[in-house]
Amino acid sequence: MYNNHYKYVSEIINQGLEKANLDGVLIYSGHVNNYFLDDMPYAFACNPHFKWMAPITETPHCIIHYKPNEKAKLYLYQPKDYWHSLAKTPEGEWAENFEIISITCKEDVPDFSGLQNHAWIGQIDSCEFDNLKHNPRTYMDYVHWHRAIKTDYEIENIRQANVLALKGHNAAYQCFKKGYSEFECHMAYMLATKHNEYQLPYGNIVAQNENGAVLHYQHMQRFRQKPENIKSFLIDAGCQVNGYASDITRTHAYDENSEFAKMINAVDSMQIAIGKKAVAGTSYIDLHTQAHLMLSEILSDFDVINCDAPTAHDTGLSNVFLPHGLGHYLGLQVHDIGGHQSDEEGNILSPPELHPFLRLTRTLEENNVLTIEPGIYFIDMLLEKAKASDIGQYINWSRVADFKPYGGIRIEDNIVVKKTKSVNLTRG
Ligand SMILES: [Mn+2]
Repeated sequence: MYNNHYKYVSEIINQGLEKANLDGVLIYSGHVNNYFLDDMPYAFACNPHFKWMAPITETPHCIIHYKPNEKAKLYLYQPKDYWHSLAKTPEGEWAENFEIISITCKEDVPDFSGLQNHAWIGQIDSCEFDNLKHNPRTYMDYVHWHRAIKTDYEIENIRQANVLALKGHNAAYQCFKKGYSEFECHMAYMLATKHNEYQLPYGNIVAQNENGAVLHYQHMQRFRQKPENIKSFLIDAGCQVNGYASDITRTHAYDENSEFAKMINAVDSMQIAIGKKAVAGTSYIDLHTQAHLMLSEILSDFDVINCDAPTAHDTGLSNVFLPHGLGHYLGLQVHDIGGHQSDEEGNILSPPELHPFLRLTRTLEENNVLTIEPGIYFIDMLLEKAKASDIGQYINWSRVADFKPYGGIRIEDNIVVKKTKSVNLTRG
């Protein structure tokens, strides 16, 4: 699978080079900078262009030198120091596509100053060669556009990242049912997935009760709720396999017979239905709009709003309850790049005015991988604003008061777009 992937990657890079009138590229894995006044570094995150080619995800200071019709050279950073353990020299199928050259220090990096018509792809503060074009736009736009089409190898990695994350989700949910704290649920997730914090594709969101209404809730309460106060659990957490991410959200009610549990089921069914619509040729903006209409139906069925779905959408009322986009591309980055491009030249299709946070505006193509993550939240800040405006009249405030202690609902799966039907990697 990897070899076919490498073939696709090479073709895209070759065409990108041709478009940008370049003879070759140096792709840099990246490095870490230290905190201000400190000798401790930030966590390392590998350049996606680098790990797209080679599944080395935790080694800084590596460089791939790629030229069409030549075997690529991979300069692997293996410093001779006794502070850290060395990156292992890779073996196996994928490594055979590269000539692997060990570099132990800065002086080992070849002198690239004589290279003509080459680009440097990656962080530029470590590139000492003036002759290299830094991240040239034409090349980057071309690659980013085509990187949205995933190979079988990439889809398989994302599938495995789903399988692993679901183990964590299950472990965290079991803890929630026992009344454990947010922090304990988070730790159960980490243990089940065998991930370190720095290996997560993004910081876990582990929220109970009202905290579920904070979209990127970043704390994890250390205390356990009193049993009579436990209401809901929202967990948004993924994993990485070979540098590819999963991004999954589940919401649970503590009382399975509550109105909130019924609302979760309604959002769940709607989420599955909208996921099935992610087929080639569909505009993601349209899907987002359909999701707003379907969620507005649910809000109306549960008596939270008292107008019809088109009114809820057109007046911006549905944005009060769903203030984020339906989803985004997923792959080497949790929010994979290129979602706003309208073509390979890098023209931009901005999100509609009513939905500025939509990260994906493209028309879907076969083998795009994306998330579908509708939600309903009860967010004080937005509700107060709505109350003070015209749309406040459409909201049944007593129902809002009923649901507010539960925070919110988000259900998120990872979907592969196919010609006539989509494949759900999270529920497979
Ligand atoms: Mn997401």
